[in-house]
Amino acid sequence: MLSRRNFLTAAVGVAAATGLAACAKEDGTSAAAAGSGSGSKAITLGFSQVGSESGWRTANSDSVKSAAKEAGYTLKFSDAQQKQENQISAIRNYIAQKVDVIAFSPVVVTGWDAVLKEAKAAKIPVVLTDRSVETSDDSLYVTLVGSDFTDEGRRAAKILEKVLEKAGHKGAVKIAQLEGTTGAAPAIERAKGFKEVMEADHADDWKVVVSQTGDFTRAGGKQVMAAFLQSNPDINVLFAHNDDMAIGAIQSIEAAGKKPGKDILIVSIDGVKDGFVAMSEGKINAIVECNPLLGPQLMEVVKKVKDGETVERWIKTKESDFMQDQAKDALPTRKY
Ligand code: GZL
Repeated sequence: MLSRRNFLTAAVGVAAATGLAACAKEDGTSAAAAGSGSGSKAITLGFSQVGSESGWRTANSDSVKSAAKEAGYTLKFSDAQQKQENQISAIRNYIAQKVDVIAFSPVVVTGWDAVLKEAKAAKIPVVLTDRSVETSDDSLYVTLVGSDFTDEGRRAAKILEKVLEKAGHKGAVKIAQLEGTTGAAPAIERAKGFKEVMEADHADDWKVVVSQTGDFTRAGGKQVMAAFLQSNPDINVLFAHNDDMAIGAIQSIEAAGKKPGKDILIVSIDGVKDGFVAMSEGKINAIVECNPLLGPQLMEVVKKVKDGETVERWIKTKESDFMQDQAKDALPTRKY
């Protein structure tokens, strides 16, 4: 999806997207150049958020809002309730309001070129956070501040190896996969990374017997897992693209008289507090962390972009992985 670019591309991207600011910067008339010593008071950031579908998203929104306040920015924030059309109209509003920078977490990867061209025409730079987009023109956004979801999928498969070994699992590994929102970068890329490791190292003993979206929500995870258990009662592993769907699935697993974490081993992604609680109760076996606390990094990037500085094309978030026996100690340290 998004391949890493060196900062040279970003420099071109920034110049193209902020031609006026770049020109103004040279002749000193842009707000940033004129008041570059005035810090960030002058920055108005328009932010379109995916929605409030999961604990991860709530933590992400809180991080963006608190970091913008801390930085002294004027933040215009909108919740798209997981609808692309709401994000597109929010971005159009920000363009009309002539914000300094637009940032958003795109709910799905496609369908953004038109509105991003409008932002470029208005000389408003766009920063992606969390999720990436597919676009025909690299200059339509300056950078992505977010995780490597394909690597998260690979990490999920690698930690499943440890979970199976620790459980002393013998025989076939029959995997149910709860996918994220259809068309969303994390759903596409986590599935891709997991499949890469499965096909390379476990072609003969692992099989994804059923896979369906639960839309990253607890209700979705619960509903789809119940259907999985009806159609495939011999599932012995669940790979959930996020903790909220895993937590919903646990309710269906228990309703079916099975023990989550024992009869069905569970590997999930995010690392929200409730995921750690479930892990400490022995119901989730391992979690691959996906850090939502992107706010501070985002505000730093927004300032640099506003000032026409070069930034890397992809600013990756740092994250780690947790096995069940680490949950209790880690819980008090969790920030989201
Ligand atoms: C990942 C983020 C995903 C989380 C889900 O960066 O886009 O969306 O994994 C959230 O919990 O809904």
